[in-house]
Amino acid sequence: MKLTALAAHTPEAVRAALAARGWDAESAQCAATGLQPLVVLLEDLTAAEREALVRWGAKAGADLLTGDGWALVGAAASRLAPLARADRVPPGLERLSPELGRVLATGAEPPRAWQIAGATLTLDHPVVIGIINVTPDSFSDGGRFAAVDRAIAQAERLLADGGELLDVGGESTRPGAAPVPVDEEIARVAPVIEELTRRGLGPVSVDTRKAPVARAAIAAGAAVVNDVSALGFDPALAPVAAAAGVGVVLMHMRGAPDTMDSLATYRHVAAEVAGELGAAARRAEQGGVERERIVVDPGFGFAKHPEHNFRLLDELATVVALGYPVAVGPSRKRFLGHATGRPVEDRDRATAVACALAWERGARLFRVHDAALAREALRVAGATTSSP
Ligand code: PMM
Repeated sequence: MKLTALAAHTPEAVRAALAARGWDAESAQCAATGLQPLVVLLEDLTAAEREALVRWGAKAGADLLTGDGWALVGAAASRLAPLARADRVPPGLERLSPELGRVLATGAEPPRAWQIAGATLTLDHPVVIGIINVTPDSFSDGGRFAAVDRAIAQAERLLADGGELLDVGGESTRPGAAPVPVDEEIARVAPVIEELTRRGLGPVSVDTRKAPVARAAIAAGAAVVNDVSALGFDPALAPVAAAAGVGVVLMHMRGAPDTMDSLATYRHVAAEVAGELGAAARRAEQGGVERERIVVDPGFGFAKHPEHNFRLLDELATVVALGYPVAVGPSRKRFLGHATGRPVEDRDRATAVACALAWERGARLFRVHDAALAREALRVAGATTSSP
């Protein structure tokens, strides 16, 4: 007898083993997805639900760890599948089915595209988002691109280096940054977006938390609103984004840039960030933003200490399981300096590595200052992962 321990973190191992033994592609893919190990955390369980779960777990051979009101269930996806089906779920566990069904469907069929205004971005490969900061006090490029022509030159370089979306921001969100009045923010971003649009450079995203800025940016040609407050700062922003049919990036943070550091307290950062982002996405949908226009972002560096950022990067699959495409923005951030000892102007290699790790854990969009380095790392990372 010969024994080989296959890689369990990717369905590719089982798919390849079956394909090598003559299985057709579709059957092999289906069986491989079903064998993928899953661990789900259930909270707010009633005592009756917990008992029903323990009975089911014993029969189904699932691993179960449970306490007051919660359970961790570990099993292959195919073993959990009956719990997600209304006609198969054991009595007493019906509340579980819809959400579990969504998680299993996302695992088998992750989102393949992102609808933005007037275009579709395909997500079968890493999508690099190039940063254009037009903030005099931006922490990393210090306002060097404040003038429109410099922003255009930067945009041309980002696109030549493989950027597929240009994110224009006029308000620094670093801790302690001075708030920017709406008119000033519009004066910074609108002329840049207008000129990018006029030259056919884009598509363009606007990095703002404010409805009037988003409105002006959309009028100037922006196809995406990237909001670091996940539509939480300005209640008027959701209807603006919904009416314009733009793509929306919902980024996780707590509080505002001047208060967020004091709110960086978590018992389990990945589960809490995913829970808060899921709630933000539901609110966005209730506010009229279509599901296929939403991207979520764990918000590296926002209300997170270095150890939180690293835990989040490692457990990014928890955010991916929400079922929305995931963007990440680790570029030049402090946590990378924490690991490497490098100053902000020397963190692009660390950024590229973080992007590659994030791709491997399911992120699809990467917001970076240096598109060339990130793209090179992501080309390697992308080549190791068969397209899902
Ligand atoms: N980070 C910054 C600003 N905007 N948007 C998203 N979606 N994700 C991020 O991580 C993010 C962001 C802060 O970084 P910068 O000042 O270098 O742009």
